[in-house]
Amino acid sequence: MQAMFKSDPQRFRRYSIQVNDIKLDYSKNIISDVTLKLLFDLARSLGLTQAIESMYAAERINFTEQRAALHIALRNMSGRDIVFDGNNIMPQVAIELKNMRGFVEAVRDGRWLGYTGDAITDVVNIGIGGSDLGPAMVTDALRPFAGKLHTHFVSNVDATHLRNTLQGLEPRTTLFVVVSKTFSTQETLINACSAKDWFLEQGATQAAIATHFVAVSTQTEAVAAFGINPVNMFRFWDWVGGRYSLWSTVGLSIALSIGMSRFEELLFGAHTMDEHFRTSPFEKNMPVILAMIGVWYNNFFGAESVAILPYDQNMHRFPAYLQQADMESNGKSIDRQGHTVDYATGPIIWGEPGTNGQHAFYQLLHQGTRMVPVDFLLPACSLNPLGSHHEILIANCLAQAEALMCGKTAAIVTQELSVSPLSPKRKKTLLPHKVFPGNRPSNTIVFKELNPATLGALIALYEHKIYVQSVIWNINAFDQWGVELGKQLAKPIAAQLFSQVKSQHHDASTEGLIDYCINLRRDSTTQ
Ligand code: G6Q
Repeated sequence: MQAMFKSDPQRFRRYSIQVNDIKLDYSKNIISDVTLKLLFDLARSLGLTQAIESMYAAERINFTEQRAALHIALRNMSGRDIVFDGNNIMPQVAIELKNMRGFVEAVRDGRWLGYTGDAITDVVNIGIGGSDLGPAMVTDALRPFAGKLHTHFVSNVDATHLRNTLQGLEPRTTLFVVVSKTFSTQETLINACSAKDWFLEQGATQAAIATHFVAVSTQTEAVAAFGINPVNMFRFWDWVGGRYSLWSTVGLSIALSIGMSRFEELLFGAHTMDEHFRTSPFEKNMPVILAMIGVWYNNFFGAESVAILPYDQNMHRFPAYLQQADMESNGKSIDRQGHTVDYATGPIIWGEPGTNGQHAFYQLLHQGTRMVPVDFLLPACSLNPLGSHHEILIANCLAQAEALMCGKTAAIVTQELSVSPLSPKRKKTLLPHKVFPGNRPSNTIVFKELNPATLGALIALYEHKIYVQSVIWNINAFDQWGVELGKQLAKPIAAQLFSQVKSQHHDASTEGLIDYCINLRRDSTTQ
């Protein structure tokens, strides 16, 4: 890469692209014009143009579940119809947004009163996976835009999560938002039941549930059966995948936190990226460029993971959010024709906010044996300016990208050691340890500040990147049979734990562990 930078002073200009206020610098990659041309040719030959059209044309691209993947409709501000199954779905989307607005404004303005006549102060979102990660990540990322309401998220079935969250909350001023597309997810339902018990135990009446529990779901009957009045239910549809759902009423907790207008700015930001993705030629298409560079390392260099490193503390959940978006979408090994693939598909996604990671795992990025392509995300301006903090943050981010690319040669290390008082023998021993190979790739995504529109565009950028890669790998990005398996597996074991009855249905290890847990719990006073 260093040689390519030396021979081409225009490399940054040529290999960077801007969409609204988001700049992607992809010049620190092991690519040339030839590489890019071949990658775009590959995309063309694998039908990417058609695949993008199919998404916007509301085809059932999630063919294993016979569903369209229409998250783009939830933020479609183009005025164009999106026709699915013969119906324009845009009016339904508008109605739900309007319902959301009415409710959000009533709660935020203090007009939605709890059972004692007090306004709501705290919102507890109960959901898991796609019904938690998106809303939780965005709410955290946009904290500087939050109003007076305190938002909390409970996902884990470990009662500690619910208990810790409810500590210090008052039922009379707490609103529970139970989010579940299927309204059958065990963890969410048990958390919601326990939340209801807590609410009633503290003196609230059954009738009060109507004003303190609302639901977000596609399943009206299940919501009613749970005891939430369908009048207080916000709807979304089958054609919204869980991990792509924060743009729908699943984003209710986001809107309660930042207000409906800001929520619509989030949608608008995503919409601008959608339009860019739909209309730009591959060579100037940010999601396509990001995706194809990812394919380059995944399939031609054997890179197994991608590190997502936001230099923004409020984005601390962004890597976890992308972990689900990417790994649940492209963690597949059966192609669209039903065959086992003989190439690598979705990479492992991981990361932490900078600069924390620098004092932990960056060592491996710089000097480990593996290639780990990196995405740095960097706001140029801080929403929490304080002294020189932000300049130092920016400097660290840019320095890391530079160091990964340039490394440090033996010649430079020798020169540095030449002024040290160490013995020649010690210097010789140290030399190879202080050399950095460099040539390690990274993308740097810079934006002015992390506001709702920018965050919307960033999320949409990655959503489309993921879809493009799924097309290249010929897999379905929109199903999740692995999650479904998890939902089934625990049930018989939970039944065994309750009944304490032995069964012979499991392998010896699982059976042994079940017995061991039953025995430990028998001896314990706090089951
Ligand atoms: C997302 C997945 C999964 C899902 C959760 C919660 O794409 O399908 O993470 O969001 O399992 O499902 P419910 O919303 O149905 O409770």
